[in-house]
Amino acid sequence: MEPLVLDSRTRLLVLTGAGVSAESGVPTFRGMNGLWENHPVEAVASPQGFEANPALVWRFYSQRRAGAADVKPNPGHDALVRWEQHLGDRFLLATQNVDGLHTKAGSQRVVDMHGNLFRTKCADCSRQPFADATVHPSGTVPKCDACGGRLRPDIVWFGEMLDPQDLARIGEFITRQDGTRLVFLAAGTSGAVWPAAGIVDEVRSVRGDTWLVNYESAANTERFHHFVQGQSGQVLPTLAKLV
Ligand code: BJW
Ligand code: ZN
Repeated sequence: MEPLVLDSRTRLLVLTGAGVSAESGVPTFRGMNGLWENHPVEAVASPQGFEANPALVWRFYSQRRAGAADVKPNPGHDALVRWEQHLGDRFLLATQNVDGLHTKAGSQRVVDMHGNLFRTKCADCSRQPFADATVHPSGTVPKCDACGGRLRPDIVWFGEMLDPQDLARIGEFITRQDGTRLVFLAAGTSGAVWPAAGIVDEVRSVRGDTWLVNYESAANTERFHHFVQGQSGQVLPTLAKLV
């Protein structure tokens, strides 16, 4: 297999999805068939779902918080930490995962595109999101100290905008002009959810080289120059040549 060469002239953007956490024991969305306790994920991960049934949404996220609290990074996460140590500011990790495992593993240049499972914000006022690992398994909806409104997980739900600062950080990395060549690697993601699924084309528009590491073919596999089929915890540790 042709190696992914990471030398002093390369900058690397990595996009990760649920598949990268699968070997740590965190279930993927497509693995759940897009269902949680027979509810479509959109019903528990959308503003409409929260308006309709905030207690159900808190039960879902309480289960997710409990399930992710004790999980450990796997060799795929560890490989990304080594790549970042080698590349420094020529590395950026954009993750769709909300489980915090990249940060636990030691990655530092991380963009949490879809938010963080262990942060809470207010649905009704503009107070800052705050760290929170509490669970509400019976579906009690916690109240905001500042306004008395409803608290919600700090997750980017379907139909919600991603943080413009996060998108700008990714965009600036893609278009950076410092004489380095851009390489993009997506791992463990179905390529079905936007705007993450479109990053490969942004990278191609500036002539970057593109790699996909995934267990199955993704919705956008044909957009990548290289497709390595396999589990990220097995593929990533041996994929790159650090020179
Ligand atoms: C392994 C493995 C192993 C397993 N090793 N691999 C353009 C076109 C059409 C629709 C839209 C569009 N632009 C926007 C939309 C709407 C929507 C969208 O994309 N919908 C699609 C479903 C069609 N996007 C949005 O709403 C986004 N907001 C937005 O764009 O705002 C502006 C706007 C709004 C509306 C219209 C137009 C513009 C926000 C998206 C936020 C997504 N949030 C979620 C929910 C959070 C819930 C939570 O975590 O609690 O984030 S959705 C869910 O999917 C979650 C994930 O981060 C995300 C991506 O999933 P991922 O990571 O790819 O996981 P899986 O399970 O799908 O795939 C795992 C893969 O791994 C599989 O392929 C396996 O084979 C593989 N695998 N084991 C390697 N060991
Ligand atoms: Zn509030």
